Amino acid sequence: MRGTAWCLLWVSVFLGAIHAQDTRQKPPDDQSKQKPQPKPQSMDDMEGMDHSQMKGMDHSQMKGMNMPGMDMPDDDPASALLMDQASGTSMGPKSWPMPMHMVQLGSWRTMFMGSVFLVDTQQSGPRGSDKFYAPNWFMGAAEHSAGKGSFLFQVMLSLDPATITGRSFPELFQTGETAFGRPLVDAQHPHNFIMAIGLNYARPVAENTILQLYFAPVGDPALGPVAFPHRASAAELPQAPLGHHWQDSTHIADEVVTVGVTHKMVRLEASGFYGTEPGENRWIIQTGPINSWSTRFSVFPAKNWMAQVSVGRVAHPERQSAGDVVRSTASLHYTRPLPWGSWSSSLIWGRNHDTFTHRNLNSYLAESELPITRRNFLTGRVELVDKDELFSDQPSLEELLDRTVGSTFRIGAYTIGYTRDVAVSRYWETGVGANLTAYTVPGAIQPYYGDHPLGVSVYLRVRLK
Ligand SMILES: [Cu+2]
Repeated sequence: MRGTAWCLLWVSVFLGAIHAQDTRQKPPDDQSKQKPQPKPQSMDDMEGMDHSQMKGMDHSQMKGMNMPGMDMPDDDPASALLMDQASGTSMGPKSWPMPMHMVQLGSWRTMFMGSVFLVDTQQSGPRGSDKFYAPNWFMGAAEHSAGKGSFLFQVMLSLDPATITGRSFPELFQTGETAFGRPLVDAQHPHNFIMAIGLNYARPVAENTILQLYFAPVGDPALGPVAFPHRASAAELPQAPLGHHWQDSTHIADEVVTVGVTHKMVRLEASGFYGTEPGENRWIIQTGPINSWSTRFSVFPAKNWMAQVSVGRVAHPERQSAGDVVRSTASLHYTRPLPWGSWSSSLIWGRNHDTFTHRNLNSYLAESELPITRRNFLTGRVELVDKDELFSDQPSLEELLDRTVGSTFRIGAYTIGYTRDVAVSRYWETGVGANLTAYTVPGAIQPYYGDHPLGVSVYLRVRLK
């Protein structure tokens, strides 16, 4: 099974490479898309612009576009940096045309992003279950120049607490956070209503050097890769990675303060934040002292590439267990613009050291999203994750296993999926798709999971563009 999954992933990578080769032969049509913009005289005309064309362009070109009435200085590095960010201060490759709708409101540049999945999941094996649910998020950002620098307000909302009933949805081998006072096992938690609310300020302080300050009562500290809901390579996967709580789970943290310095192609950031994960009341903003820290070093060697390493100490992240987590992550992200879309891939490693159990748990992820044509997407995700919480909802069984076969189990998860856009309008992309996840399970816990559990998800996806 593992061989098959790797094989499928490589086939998709290979197909992507072939497509990429093909595009070299063709004249770059980005140019032709940029040129004939009718001169908009007013905001109404701007509204009439075909944003689907904007989407195909890369960010740097968009910012450099000369659109009368649209204040988009290409000589404003602070503004450019802020607009390249996804959640909090995290960034993917610059060449990824983040799906968004941009509107100029007076001297403010506003951006709207959003994604809704309607999903039906069916899983096999003794611990598999079924559910219909709708993970979703919406983000609004407004950016304004201030002297040499720029401000960006960011708000991210999710109706998950309402559209994911019962405080979780089924996902075999997923762990992290709680529902009804019990640790979630084989289930993914919903996101908070207020996923983020924060203020970013960036200002050039020397040639090619930008200083950045970020404060967010709810936000994303400089720890880990771009969180999966905002990651190009995960855009067609409604499920959270099994390594979420090893890699990017701090994307919803409280009292986040980040200082960053970007110099040419490198960036160094440091954050303080409150470490405990969101509680079960997902409608409120929780508060707490800044008791956790992280630092992240990122490199942008070329427009298509981004890499980061980060480390942090997260104070008491899990409510049901004592101990802090020392998290280390490294990731590599690649986006290849194609005439009909963007091919994006990520490699991620995340490690948690638990100061209470003294366990070191690793997680590895490879994922890719390949547009085969403008409307057809192939996607894949491969994960290996060390899990020690799979029986935390059954303490006596957990103790028995701990004495007999051990406490940590390496799980493999292999997902392959396909999405087809069925309706693409100026503002929305609606697609239908399905994915299949196969798992490898250590023999010791096969009595509880079956030897080859499977999960199938069928979904409708609507995304703002
Ligand atoms: Cu999350």
